Amino acid sequence: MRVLIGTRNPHKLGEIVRILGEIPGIQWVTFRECPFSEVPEEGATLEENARLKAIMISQESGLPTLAEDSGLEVVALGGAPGVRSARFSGEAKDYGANNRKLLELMEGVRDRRARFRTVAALALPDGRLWLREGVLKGTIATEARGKGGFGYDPVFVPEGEARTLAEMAPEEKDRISHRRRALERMRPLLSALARGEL
Ligand code: ITT
Repeated sequence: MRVLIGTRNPHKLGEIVRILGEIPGIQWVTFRECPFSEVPEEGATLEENARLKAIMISQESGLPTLAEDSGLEVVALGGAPGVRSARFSGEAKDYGANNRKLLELMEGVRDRRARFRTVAALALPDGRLWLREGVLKGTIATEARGKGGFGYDPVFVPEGEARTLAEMAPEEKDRISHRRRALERMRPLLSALARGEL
């Protein structure tokens, strides 16, 4: 069965494919083989945006679609940037500018607790939908460190670690990430879909 991975972000796509790997009976399709329109992220929550992306891309493509919305939630900023993570410093979705803005806002702030949250959504062309969540707790570093990963990885230190996510090897990030946790909760549904049991 063909299942479309509904993201246009190449970093996310790479992580999703690495994390899920082969699932018997499923053939992954990406935006390269099956281009789809950008979905306006107008929801007020990660849940709403994940849902919108999966449903709209599934309707447009006619394929079962796995999409996700992710964000960084900082306690001292009341949960910001949250659902606005990609566009925190403007429409350009500039990772460097987002990180600089975050570090500026956090200058001198002692409570540096934060979490990454992913909401994964699986939608079928008949309109059925499932959501699964994954969280990674940590703190905001005092400066950007590391070249791996993407987005806010250089400024996020997972709980129990000294390094930022961007200082870890890709497999190390994948083992603990919010995306990993959400997708592992989605895996049984994908297997059931492949067996024709959904
Ligand atoms: P799609 O909607 O096409 O999936 P996007 O980049 O617009 O791609 P989001 O709306 O989910 O995706 O944006 C989430 C932003 O949060 C993303 O641009 C990054 O800045 C950040 N982000 C998400 N996952 C991350 C991760 O694993 N590590 C670091 N930053 C991440």
